[in-house]
Amino acid sequence: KAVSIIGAPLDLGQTRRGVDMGPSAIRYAGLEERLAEIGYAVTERGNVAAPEPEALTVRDARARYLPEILDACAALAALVEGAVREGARPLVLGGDHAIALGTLAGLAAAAGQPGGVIWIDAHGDLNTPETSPSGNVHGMPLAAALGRAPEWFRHDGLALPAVTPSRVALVGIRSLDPAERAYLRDADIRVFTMSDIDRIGIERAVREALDHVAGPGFVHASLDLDSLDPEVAPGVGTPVRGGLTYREAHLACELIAESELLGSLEVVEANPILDRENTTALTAVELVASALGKTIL
Ligand code: DIR
Ligand code: MN
Ligand code: MN
Ligand code: MN
Repeated sequence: KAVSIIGAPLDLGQTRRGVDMGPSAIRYAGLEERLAEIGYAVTERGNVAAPEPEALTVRDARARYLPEILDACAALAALVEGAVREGARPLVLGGDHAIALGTLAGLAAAAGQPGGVIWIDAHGDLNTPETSPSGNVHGMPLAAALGRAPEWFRHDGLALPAVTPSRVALVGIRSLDPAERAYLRDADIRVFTMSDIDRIGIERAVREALDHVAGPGFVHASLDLDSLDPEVAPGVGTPVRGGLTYREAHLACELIAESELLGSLEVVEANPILDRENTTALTAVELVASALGKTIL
């Protein structure tokens, strides 16, 4: 069992500084030791380069810092592709969720075809530069990976589309913008809102989500820490009340591990500046361990 840790300290996809320190915070919380404990051979790939927003200028307010974000995503994609080719599972540490475009493009390049993704998030991340109310690219990576608005996300280092539209499941959703809602009405995407999870339980929701995303190419899990309730994970830039409990998130990750479908994992949006004593990063480490097969007995 081999895992490659790749940090992507990018904070250009949203407006709050601090998420660029996410990879350090998660490493500091003991990630490598936890994975070694459960029997993984861990390789540290370090971080991809990510510029500081203070040194840049915004060229288009509809998708702020998009050219720089695409460059960082292309660098990440190359590392992810390399890890897969070496037979290791990539574990990507964000950074804001914009980096998922790089992770997914790298997985698609390694597989030679698009794959499926379980997207655990308070948000849909299905905006395009034309529909985004914020201009924040971290609200767009799933749309971009699906090949929507291709003229905006075209880049030599990014294999797009990276995700098959019929193999996406959203879990933990409680904040959608009008255009995301409209897109989801017609798309073949399984959506498990928090209300659905209240009714059917996290176990059934995640089992059905995994069934929906299974298939050829690859299966990836993208974990936005704002899927958790802000009382559990306060260190995120866009908290939304009413999220997953600590136990629900763990069970979701345990079910992901049990399914043995997953080839890769990423955990994003940890912001130590907004956190309480690194509790969000520590929770991230625990969830990653569960998703990679840690059990109690
Ligand atoms: C919002 C927020 N839908 C946007 N998205 C976030 O800016 O597009 N995603 N916070 O994680
Ligand atoms: Mn930085
Ligand atoms: Mn997100
Ligand atoms: Mn989110």
